[in-house]
Amino acid sequence: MRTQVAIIGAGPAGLLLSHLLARGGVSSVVLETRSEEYVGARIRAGILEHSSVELLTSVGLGSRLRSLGEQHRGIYLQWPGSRHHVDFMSLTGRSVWVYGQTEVQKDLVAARSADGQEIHYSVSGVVIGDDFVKFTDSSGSVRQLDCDVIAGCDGSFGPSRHAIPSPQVYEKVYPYSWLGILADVAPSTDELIYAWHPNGFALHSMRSATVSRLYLQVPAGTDPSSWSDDRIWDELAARLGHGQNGWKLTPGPITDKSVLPMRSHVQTPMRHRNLFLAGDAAHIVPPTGAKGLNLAIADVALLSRALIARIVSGDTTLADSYSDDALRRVWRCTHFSWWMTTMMHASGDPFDAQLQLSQLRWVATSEAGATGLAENYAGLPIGF
Ligand code: FAS
Ligand code: PHB
Repeated sequence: MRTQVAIIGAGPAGLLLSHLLARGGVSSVVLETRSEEYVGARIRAGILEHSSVELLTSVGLGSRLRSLGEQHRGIYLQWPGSRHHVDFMSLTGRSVWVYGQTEVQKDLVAARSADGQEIHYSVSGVVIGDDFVKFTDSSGSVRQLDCDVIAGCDGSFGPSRHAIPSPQVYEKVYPYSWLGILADVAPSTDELIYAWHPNGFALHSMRSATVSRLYLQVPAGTDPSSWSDDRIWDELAARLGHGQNGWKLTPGPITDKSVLPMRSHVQTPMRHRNLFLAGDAAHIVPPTGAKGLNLAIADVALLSRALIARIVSGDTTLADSYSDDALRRVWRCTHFSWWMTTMMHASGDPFDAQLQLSQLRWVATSEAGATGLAENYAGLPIGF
């Protein structure tokens, strides 16, 4: 087999890269270890920042997004007795969209099949060479894919990060996780509510007018089955301010329950010779800043331009600066995700609690503070 770019991983990073390369006249083959159904069914991110929506729209992936998705002006910050709206649009002119990663994945899969793109699902035994990838395909045949470039888009558990020799690894593990639920009930809020509470953080998000997505801070290692539905709704109501100023949280049937560990992880460099990393393969952020999926999109926007220039016109300038260019945004989003996480999550330390409440009061009431949050949450221009 031969292609110009071998892409490992058919998540949003891998499929979007394949789409962008095809638009630039560069061929690629995507190798995915899971089945198409499994990848498509994973419940993950829910928020697209301004630049992500602009990029997806500009490459023909915006129509379902703009008809099924919901544009949000901002978010609410909540703590006992207070709730403040941070209006990104009035502060920065940029908004965010609620559009689940599962929907982004559907749009990308549809675009790839429309392009006749080659994707091999259910592969195994991927081995990364300098200008080839070996793998076993779904029929059990051992294959070799010769290529000019390898894009490691294989997420936090894939092999490509380990193919970078002597990397610098930065890691911070948080002492708590998120218990996330999907519920067949209309959201009780028009925009997301990020709530600080002495019992722990809570987030009210959504997927549509009839499906809510909510999260609770729980101790790291929590077993989701140890939380009954009633206990989840009671704790969400307490932390989100049910009854405060007449606001009510409406419960409903829970259709999915899972626990997501929280960590920050960055591996540098994001490139070694012909291997380029993008998305979770290179970095992980705690979901508090809604950056994971958006960072993957931003990496791929830069990487596609770099590879098209290198392969089509032999200009290696962008490829040579890709790692440094991508890491500027990676560290900005890593800092913001850490900042949101440490501001919103209860540590049990009363001193921390006072600092967090003071920071929340400042961010909610100072234009400078609110603009800082808005600029980072709605997202900086790609390539900043
Ligand atoms: P992905 O992990 O999406 O895709 C990598 C792909 O590579 C996978 O399909 C995997 O099967 C494949 N792969 C792995 N090893 C391979 C191999 N050896 N050979 C071939 N293929 C291989 N972000 C948010 O912003 N908000 C959230 O609420 C949120 N929730 C999350 C919940 C969970 C459980 C997880 C794991 C992540 C969550 N994220 C969230 C982050 C998530 O959205 C990622 O940022 C996003 O999926 C990144 O996309 P990719 O880089 O494509 O990685
Ligand atoms: C989600 O809707 O899944 C979501 C929204 C905002 C976050 C994290 C997750 O910060």
